[in-house]
Amino acid sequence: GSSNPQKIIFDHDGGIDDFVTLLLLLSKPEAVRLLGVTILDADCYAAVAANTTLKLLHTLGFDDIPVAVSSLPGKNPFPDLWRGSPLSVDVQPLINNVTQASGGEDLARQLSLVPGQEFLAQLLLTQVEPVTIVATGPLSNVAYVLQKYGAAAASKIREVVWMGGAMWVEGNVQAPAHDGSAEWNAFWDPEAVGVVWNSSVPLLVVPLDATNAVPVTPELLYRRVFGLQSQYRYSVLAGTIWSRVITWVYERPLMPYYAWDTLTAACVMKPDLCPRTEGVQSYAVVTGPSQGRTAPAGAAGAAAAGTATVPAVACDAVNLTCTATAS
Ligand code: AGV
Ligand code: CA
Repeated sequence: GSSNPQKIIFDHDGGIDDFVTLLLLLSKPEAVRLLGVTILDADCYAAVAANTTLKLLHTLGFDDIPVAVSSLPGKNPFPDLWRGSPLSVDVQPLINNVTQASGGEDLARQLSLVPGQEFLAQLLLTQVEPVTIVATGPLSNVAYVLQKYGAAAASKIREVVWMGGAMWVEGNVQAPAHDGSAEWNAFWDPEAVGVVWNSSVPLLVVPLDATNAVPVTPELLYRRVFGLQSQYRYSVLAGTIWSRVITWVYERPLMPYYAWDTLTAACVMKPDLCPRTEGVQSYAVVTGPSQGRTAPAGAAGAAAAGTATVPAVACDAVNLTCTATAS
């Protein structure tokens, strides 16, 4: 209800859809109270991502939300081309107008001096009630917190809602010596997936199985949703950010850009979009040619790692509805 907004920590990695997701999480303050934002130096250049995050928060009047950048390294780096592309969001006049008026230095001072992984831990430990972590990049920060602070931190996490993994569908990693079964957020830090998978923390996975249903299309962008909502500030911002990837639909129809992370946050804000009925017995592969793979138990290779029961969400591309899927 409006008197009791859901407390959320947003752990992202600065991709184009990560920023639309930030907008979505800010768009209903009566339903979501954003406690803080942590940024991983994964599918972005963290310095740029921090800047863009601060500008967006400032533009929308959320200067009080703390932002911290993690220093954790990944095992398998994202392509530089992908990491650089969110700069096109950072330069948008819509988020720079207000920034210049108040001076860039004000924004820099809002960045936490504590590294993001430690900031996440401290933020959790000071909570009275458990909170939700929406994680839209690799799981490194969450794994760090669980490994270093154990039950003290775990007990403050109501649920980790993670965009990542590929349960029954192919992965999206194409890399030398990899078999293609992994999703990129899992591949960047496979060990972190193993840590979270085998922890006691409730985990809702929004894998490629679900996000394959939500390509970013011209219909979404300007013909339908955001075009018709152009008098609304959040819609203009969201449409502007999405417009950076719209050419993908024309240039690469077989490999478009998806609303990966945005669907993930939508599952938190609109739970009936993604009902969580049953869990899926599954395992995470941490090393070798399938590293980063998340798969239902019983699939080939399952012996290599322990299994855990995680709710995984799959979506129906025609009706745009999502359901929890159990094998
Ligand atoms: O695998 C999806 C994750 C999401 O968190 N990211 C992008 C989303 O933020 C990695 C990714 C996969 N394919 C990509 C990605 C692409 N073509 N460009 C940029 N990032
Ligand atoms: Ca992301």
